[in-house]
Amino acid sequence: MVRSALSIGVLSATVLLGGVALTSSASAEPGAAAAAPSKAVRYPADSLRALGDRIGLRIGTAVNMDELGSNTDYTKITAEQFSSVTPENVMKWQLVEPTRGTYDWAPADRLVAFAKTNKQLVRGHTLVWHSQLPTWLSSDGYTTTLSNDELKALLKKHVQDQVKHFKGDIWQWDVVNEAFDDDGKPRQTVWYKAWGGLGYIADAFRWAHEADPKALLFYNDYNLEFTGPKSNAVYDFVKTLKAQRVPIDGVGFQGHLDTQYGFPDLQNNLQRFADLGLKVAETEVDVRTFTQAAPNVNTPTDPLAPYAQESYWSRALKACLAVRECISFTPWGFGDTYSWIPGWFDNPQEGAALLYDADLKPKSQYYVIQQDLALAAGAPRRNGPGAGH
Ligand code: 9MR
Repeated sequence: MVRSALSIGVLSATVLLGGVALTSSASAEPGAAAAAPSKAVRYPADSLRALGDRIGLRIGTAVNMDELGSNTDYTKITAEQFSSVTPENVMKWQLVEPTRGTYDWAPADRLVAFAKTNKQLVRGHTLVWHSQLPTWLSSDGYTTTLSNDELKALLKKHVQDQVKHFKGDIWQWDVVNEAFDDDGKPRQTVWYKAWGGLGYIADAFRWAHEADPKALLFYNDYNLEFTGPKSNAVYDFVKTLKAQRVPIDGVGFQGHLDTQYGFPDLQNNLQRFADLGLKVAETEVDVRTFTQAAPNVNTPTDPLAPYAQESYWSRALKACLAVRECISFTPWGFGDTYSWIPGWFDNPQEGAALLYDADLKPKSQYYVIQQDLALAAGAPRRNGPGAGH
């Protein structure tokens, strides 16, 4: 197991940067224009974000707003290790408009303010989805008592109002999330039914673009990493969107990986989408494995499992590094305690999917990613006798 990246290059864990590397690159990007805090941001030279800076790759994390600000360690790691943040839940429709006609932007506004202070870019997540809808709209995403006309007007208003509210503050928007099933067929959501097809997707991208022309607009989904019916269907679909000049800028590969399955054909899939003239990003990476029953849901049953997890993390990052159009690499949170995995995959139990353990201490997976980034940023040249000959 690789324990440290400190032997690489001249990096030292104790050296702090004055935010120099970030200032110029961040201010040139959409979503960063308003982010000009006077105080220099300081983070360790061997942090994931500092290493990512050196090659223009944003390293992000999903953020749990119940912890940010109140949990000191959590808040410090969020600021020091990551150059982009994604609200794990607080920009979802269920949370921004729990009561019809009354918006609550407060928790999301707090994250945007945090990001500005810490010179981070924000991935907005997510405008159009079938899950986590307010109950007044739909309790399951597939059925509703509202009419098609009402649904169409509601979606338009939702997209316009939300994108306008955050105008200038969002780097990448996940405009549409998870619109296809694993068999490659369009998911039969309330949106699909109201439009009688996938037309809602082009509409949503156009509304979002009108509301904030500088934000990068993404389609985001899981299992695109694997070549198969779903990845192929989404590929064909975004190709038609491009042909119709729909303002789509990128495709997000969620990257929820599991060591019980083979590692996906991720680099080739990232590349073929990029070859359509799109940016790509890994947006929700985690690597789960079988774990013990509660309360030890983040202890792998197989003591060798962390080696497989290290390999998956490393290959997921390297797939992004190898594709020039891959602009951000975002784990779905960083502390195993806050991960969605143990609560979702509990029969059999899975967990231990993130880079930090339940005590917010970096795991071996963290050090592997750190070392990969350090190498990508530049291995030192050998100067000894015979070097270069
Ligand atoms: O991590 C999120 C979790 O806290 C929520 O309960 C869950 C609700 O569906 O959504 C989780 O995040 C999802 C993301 O928004 C979209 N892709 C799948 C993620 C994991 O379910």
